[in-house]
Amino acid sequence: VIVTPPSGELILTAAIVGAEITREQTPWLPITAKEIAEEAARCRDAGVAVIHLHVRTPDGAPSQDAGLFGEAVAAIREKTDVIVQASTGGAVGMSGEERAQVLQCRPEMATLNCGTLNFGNDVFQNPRPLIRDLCQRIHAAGSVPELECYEVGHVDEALRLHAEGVLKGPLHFQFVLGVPGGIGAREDVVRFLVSQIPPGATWGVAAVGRHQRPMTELAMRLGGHARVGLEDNIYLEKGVLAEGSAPLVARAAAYARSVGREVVDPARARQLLGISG
Ligand code: KMH
Ligand code: ZN
Repeated sequence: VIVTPPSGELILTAAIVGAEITREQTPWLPITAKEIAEEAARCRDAGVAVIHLHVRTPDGAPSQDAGLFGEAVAAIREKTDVIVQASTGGAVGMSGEERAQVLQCRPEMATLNCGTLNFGNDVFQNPRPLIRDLCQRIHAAGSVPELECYEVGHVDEALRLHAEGVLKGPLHFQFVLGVPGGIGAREDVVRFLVSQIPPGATWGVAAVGRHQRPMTELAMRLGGHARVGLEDNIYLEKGVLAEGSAPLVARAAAYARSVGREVVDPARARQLLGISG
């Protein structure tokens, strides 16, 4: 069953920095505020409405420092009107306090990671009290949460948070597929996850590595939103590095239009996501 929403509108997100990818893996990774802003603007031109943002110290190490994050957001704001979605996931091993620092910048959106999982050979810690604490802080910062689910049980946890009244709607899920240690990137998985969320909730897919293209294209056919970018995948084709996230966005946008989806601008995405700005 193809579940295209009445409008067929599609929000594209680019995850342009991440916490794990290094300059040794790809020279196209933006690190400074200027590089990040230029990449955000290129992605906007290619079709994104949302930039999922991590920042780095000058030597490339992942950081959640509010000063560095604020600098990147200010540089982005000078160039483009994208929605900035702050990562409160940070990097594995960071404390909750460290991860929450970016909320001092009151980003329009912020991720809420809905459970602990093995993350490659590390453990990405999201104990239930931390999820609740971050959720409250996200709302207090005036940010709209995006619910990052890497496992089926993470969807249940998000729904529980909503039932408890800690998480306020509208609910926007991101199904993150293919993390080694998390749920696989397969069509049956996407269909099942979508079947678990309430009517009116919105959803998107972010898939890792070689799964990025087929899974985001599947999401577009099924009526979901999609995230691409170097955080999740550095290759345009097997063995061919993407020259930044923008080429991945351009290809995703072209595919979206080819299946009848309308790629929306940030102003429309704000309305669809319940961002008041
Ligand atoms: N870097 C990952 C451990 C998020 O941005 O909210 C977590 C992550 C999730 O990237
Ligand atoms: Zn992230």
